[in-house]
Amino acid sequence: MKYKAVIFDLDGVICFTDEYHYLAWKELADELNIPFDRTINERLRGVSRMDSLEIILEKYTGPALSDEEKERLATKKNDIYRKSLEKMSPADLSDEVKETLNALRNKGLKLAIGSSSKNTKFILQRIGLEGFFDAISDGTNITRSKPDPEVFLKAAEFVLEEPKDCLVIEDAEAGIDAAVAGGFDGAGIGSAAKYSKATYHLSSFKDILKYV
Ligand code: B16
Ligand code: MG
Repeated sequence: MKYKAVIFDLDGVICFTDEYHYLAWKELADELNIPFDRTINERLRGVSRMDSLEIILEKYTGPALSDEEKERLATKKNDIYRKSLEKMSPADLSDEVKETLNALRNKGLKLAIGSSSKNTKFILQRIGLEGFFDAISDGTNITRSKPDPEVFLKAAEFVLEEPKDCLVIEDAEAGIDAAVAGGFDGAGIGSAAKYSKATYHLSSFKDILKYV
């Protein structure tokens, strides 16, 4: 086998919480009279909560905001977002993802999560994957956000494998950049499917089985 472990991004790869992120940021931006649309939203893919807020505030024209106010805004967005996550269930995990994960596991590969989200464990619990992965590296154990490779390097460390032996699956260009920076091969899916820096270009989740 070409790899010993597969590291999955969460939002946009295993499940689709991106629309919930968008709607929560949109509600906050509307309240602050900040222009925000799906084009700007694409820049938030894989980016941490506070870095996402800074991108949204690029178009903010109101009075200066202190760090405490920014924290309050980020928390407000997260509260709205969490309400949507509460509505998720195992039905939000597709058969294709479930079957592919099981097939990869049956091949003897270690499976890990590498996500920027601080809500990772809650999301995995909602979709019925609590306890499924061999390791979880997420927004709670990193200090630098993608495109920094920290989240994937930690995931590789947690499964006791070298980056060259791990394949990263990502829907964000920032995530593929992070994989490349850390010495990993990266498979792009969704928004990153055509990204030139990706080692593999996936048209569907089950395509992972062709490359491991
Ligand atoms: P949270 P991923 C990322 O998840 C999202 O793509 C990004 O939009 C979000 O800002 C980030 O998680 C942080 O999420 O606010 O829940 O900590 O794609 O890295 O799985
Ligand atoms: Mg993602």
